[in-house]
Amino acid sequence: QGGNQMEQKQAAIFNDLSGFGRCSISVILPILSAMGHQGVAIPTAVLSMHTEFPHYHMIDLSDQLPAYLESYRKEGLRFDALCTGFLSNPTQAQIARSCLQLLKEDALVLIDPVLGDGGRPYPTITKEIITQMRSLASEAGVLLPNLTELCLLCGRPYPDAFPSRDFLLSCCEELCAAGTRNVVVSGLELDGRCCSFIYAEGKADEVWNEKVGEGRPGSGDVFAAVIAGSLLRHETLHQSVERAARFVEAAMRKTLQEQAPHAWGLCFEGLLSELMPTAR
Ligand code: PXL
Repeated sequence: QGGNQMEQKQAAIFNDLSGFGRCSISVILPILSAMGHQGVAIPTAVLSMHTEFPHYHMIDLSDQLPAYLESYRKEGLRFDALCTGFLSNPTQAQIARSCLQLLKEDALVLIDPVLGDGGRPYPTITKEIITQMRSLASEAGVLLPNLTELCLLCGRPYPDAFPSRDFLLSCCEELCAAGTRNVVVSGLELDGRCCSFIYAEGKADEVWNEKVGEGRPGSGDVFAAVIAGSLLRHETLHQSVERAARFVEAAMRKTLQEQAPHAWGLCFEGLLSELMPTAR
């Protein structure tokens, strides 16, 4: 497996392109490339830097997207995966849905419902975006919420302690009843460790790793990209989550060594060789 053309997958990346700060397309593209796949960028917005920087400049591309996607349709392109993330505008959920028509049968649909963190929605997130994200989430083969996003999608209060297994199960069951196939709840923290809660085919499973540093802008994008790359290499969801959690942990160690500021994201570049097909 690895280098030959038949094994190489094409993944459409429906996300923003932030120039500085290591998130979204800027991290997903190099990770997919390192893992042997071809990333196809569908930039929903172009930002000089992500929105945690106070002076970011954003060019919203919502109006351009229908014609952008139409050009792929005319070319007859069909992708093996669709990965979605940050939506800069509520109309983009509907546009993301229209990308499903560009997919091969049985393609991977990986949706990171970027809505908030630490119990609160991000400043750009409105009620309407949450409603639209709920509808997009129902199309997910794999949905990747953090605990805040899980609560926002299910309309539940954010738990003030480590969530119980019953709480997580009931949220995941609710999402799957609406159409979502598998859910990975990331970044649950307990006693210096991090848990990824996996809900797949009605069964719960967990991956634990050591918590290193604090979550940063883009760390969810790194996590999502590695999961996508691994699933496209036919690894199981459990293996993919394990690989992604290990990679984020290693990138966080490297970032702390480099003493990079929080908003600069994860210093993952020097570790890309660990993801290459030859490194397995
Ligand atoms: O997934 C992180 C992210 C993506 N895109 C934009 C962001 C952020 C986090 O701040 O601002 C534009």
